[in-house]
Amino acid sequence: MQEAGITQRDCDVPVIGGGRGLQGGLHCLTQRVIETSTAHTVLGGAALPDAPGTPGWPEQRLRMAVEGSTDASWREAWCTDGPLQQGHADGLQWRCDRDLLYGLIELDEPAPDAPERGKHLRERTREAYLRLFALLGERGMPHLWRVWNFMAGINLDEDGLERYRWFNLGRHDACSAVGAASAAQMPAASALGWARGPLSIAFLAGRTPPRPIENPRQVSAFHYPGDYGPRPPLFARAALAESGRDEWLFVSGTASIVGHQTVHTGDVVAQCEETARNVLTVLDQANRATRTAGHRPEALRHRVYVRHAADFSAVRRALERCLGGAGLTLVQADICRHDLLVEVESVAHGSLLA
Ligand code: 3EB
Repeated sequence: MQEAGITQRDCDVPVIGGGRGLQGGLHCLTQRVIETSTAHTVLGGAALPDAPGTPGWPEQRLRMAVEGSTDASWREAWCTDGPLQQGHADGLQWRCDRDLLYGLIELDEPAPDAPERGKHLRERTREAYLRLFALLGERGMPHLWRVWNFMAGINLDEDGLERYRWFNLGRHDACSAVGAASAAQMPAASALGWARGPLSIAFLAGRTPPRPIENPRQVSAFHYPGDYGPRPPLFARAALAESGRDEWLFVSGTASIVGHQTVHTGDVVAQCEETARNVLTVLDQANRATRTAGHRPEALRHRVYVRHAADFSAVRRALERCLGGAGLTLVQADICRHDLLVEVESVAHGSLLA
């Protein structure tokens, strides 16, 4: 396995003092409540391009246009009770406490006109995932909970294969190499495209394994037939994970797919409706496995990726109708199949039953 490239010095920095210790385990703050008083509890997070400042934690910037009614200073931060350790090396940045780790790997790619760019993307992806797994091994945090994958030109053809499919090859290479390609180990994930930017992979991992959830309306992604590329995407439709007294539900990027096929090609409203059915079906499945009293649809927060900015308002209207209006953040991104116009990812948490 490849070295994660983390120096001992990085690992030993005990960095950031303890947190409040009240809530116990993982919690998620959105921008207005992140202040200097809580910054030392942040493991990592994500932010829109106009969010102010550059925090010291690993933060995945979404290099994307934002819908007008979405709060452009939106930022989310995964927090814990600390004390935290942190490290960084060669495009990898991470923070962890005793039980959880948030990391971000950003790797540049060759120039757009360089030869064999597809093969390079496969190789960069493999390298990124091998470094991720090496880090998790070193930190004793072997279980991936949630992964956010972004890359430039996700639908472009290079060397005879779509770039998303090159990415899937590289992810599969690395996961098979470390024995992380079985159904039981699938994290929740999303994979999206931006116009330009590095290969960017953010991840949340834990000491305890999450419980993967599948969607009976859809073929599991890791069983997609060869029509969608030489190696399948490796992710679960959702993951349930426990931290302190809470259970977290991470619903993967979800789209207008039934079985393994895209449905409602060209009809963004119908794709929203089908996507909402899939999200609610995954929620149902999660509620069969939950150790809480149940996750309610209204409690989900959603990040919505819209292929065409012109569809923002139609997508917001359709999803507010089907999923409820609270907590919809809309951004423009390319979806990993050229015929998909929208993708929704969701998160919820609840108290574990005693
Ligand atoms: C799908 O259902 C849509 O490759 O990690 C959704 C979530 C999708 C994650 C990934 C891809 C990924 O196949 C695409």
